Amino acid sequence: MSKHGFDSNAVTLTRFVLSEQSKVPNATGELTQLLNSIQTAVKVISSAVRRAGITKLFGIAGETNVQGEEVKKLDVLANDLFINMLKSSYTVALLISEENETVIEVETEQRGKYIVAFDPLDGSSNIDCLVSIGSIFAIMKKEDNSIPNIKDALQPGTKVVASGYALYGSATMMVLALGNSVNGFMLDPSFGEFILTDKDMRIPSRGKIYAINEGYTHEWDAAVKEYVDNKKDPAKGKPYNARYVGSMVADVHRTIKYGGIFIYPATKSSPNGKLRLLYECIPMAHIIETAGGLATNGKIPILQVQPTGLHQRSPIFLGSKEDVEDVLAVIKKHEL
Ligand code: P6P
Repeated sequence: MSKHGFDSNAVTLTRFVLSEQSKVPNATGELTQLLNSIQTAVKVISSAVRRAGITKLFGIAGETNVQGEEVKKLDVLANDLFINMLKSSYTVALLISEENETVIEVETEQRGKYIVAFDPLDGSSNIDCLVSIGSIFAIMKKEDNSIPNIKDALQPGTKVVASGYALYGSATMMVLALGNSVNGFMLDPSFGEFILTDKDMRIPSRGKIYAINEGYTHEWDAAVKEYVDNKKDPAKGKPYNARYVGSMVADVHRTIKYGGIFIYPATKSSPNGKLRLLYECIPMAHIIETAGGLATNGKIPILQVQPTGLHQRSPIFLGSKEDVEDVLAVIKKHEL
């Protein structure tokens, strides 16, 4: 860093993606264009999130989304930004959003070869109290030249080309799983660029933190209950710390940085869990596994689940390899 505080050779997200593109023979540059359009949406959302209290963007927009949840104004803005920036990138054939009941079609003349599933503003119930929120996305390829339709959206996570999230926290950060690595880029608000700060992120093989909403303890199955009790029992080893933000991007980012496990299990009231497979579980599983961790629904790897519905839910156990293996061993024991 030179004396004026600026690195004249800083690796921006744009430069990084271009350098990754240069490694791919016959790359068309479409993925670079697509990621740059997401970057633009995230920059505007970041600015809106930080000014929401002033511009009265807080509070309920008075609408409800396909999940039947009250939609806050920032949700609507974030969704519109993702849709408009992605469509105008001329790289996508179809979009899937947490906010839209059906697939979002792209006009023929604007179509490209990618499919993007996204949650434009995840954790939005935390907006009004300034707790971190995030955007999540997964990018797949359209497999054939047919008219884009819901089949293109229902691809397993093994087909994901790239995935990422933006965390609107004490700083705004984009984390991108592309190629065989996960890299983190911090937004420098002084000139509006994402700068590579966390190169080749790897999740520790074991952590000391578990994250689960213990308010649902009475609704868990016996295996989850036993696993969580073990994490708190000094007789079973040094107890773990409990951390739970209630905003998936914040909980997953901490899990990558510090290690440990994040769990949103099936409960009596949500027998398939709460989190959505296409635009929460699959992108986060792709990121975690690219960073050396594991992500499972308790039976099979998340990335191997064959989606059957745009908004289907899935239980998820993700994080450090050894921590996820521990919970799988307890689940297996209860199945015998
Ligand atoms: P609960 C936020 O509403 C969200 O979709 C995720 O970001 C978060 O992990 C989860 O739900 C929190 O759910 O039931 O613990 O409030």
